[in-house]
Amino acid sequence: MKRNILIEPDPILRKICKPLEKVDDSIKKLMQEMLETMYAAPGIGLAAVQVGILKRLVVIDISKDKENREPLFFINPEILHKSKKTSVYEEGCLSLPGQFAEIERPAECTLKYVDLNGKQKELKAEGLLATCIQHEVDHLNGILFIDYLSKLKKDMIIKKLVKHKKEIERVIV
Ligand code: GNR
Ligand code: NI
Repeated sequence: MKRNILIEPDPILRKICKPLEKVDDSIKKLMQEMLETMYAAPGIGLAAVQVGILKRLVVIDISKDKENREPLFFINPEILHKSKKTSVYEEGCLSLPGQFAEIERPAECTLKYVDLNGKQKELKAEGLLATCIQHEVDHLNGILFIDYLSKLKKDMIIKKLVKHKKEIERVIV
């Protein structure tokens, strides 16, 4: 089942998510639903908090080909190391529809996480994957990419989103 994605401004998106204690079937089902929601959007990553669940869960798929999907599931992801070298990507966020900005982040990172089988794993990432991992781990800590922009740019985006949310409401009510 596809879930509803929360849109900024929403106080839920600013909460700190709780680590998961154990991987059971309900978590596997939830992460499949997160993946379905992300593919439908479409997006390349999704944190559970974006569908209103305050747990440290992330799904990512940066593969281009719809026929050969490569989903990644991260439970309790922790960034162990970030490179000094940085890179800049134009970021979007499913919780900031229609908004994009160039964001500078460490170009490489090493991630520790638990997989769907409950096993501890490590992954070294670079390129778009490294950026996406950092974007998703930020979500788990209540951070959005607009927090890295000037107050002026951030306020402009939030103003647009408030207007956008009012328009959605008007269609529904
Ligand atoms: O779909 C998404 N694209 C994207 C592009 C550049 C950097 C990060 C991302 S993640 C985003 C989906 C999303 O909001 N994940 O939280
Ligand atoms: Ni996002």
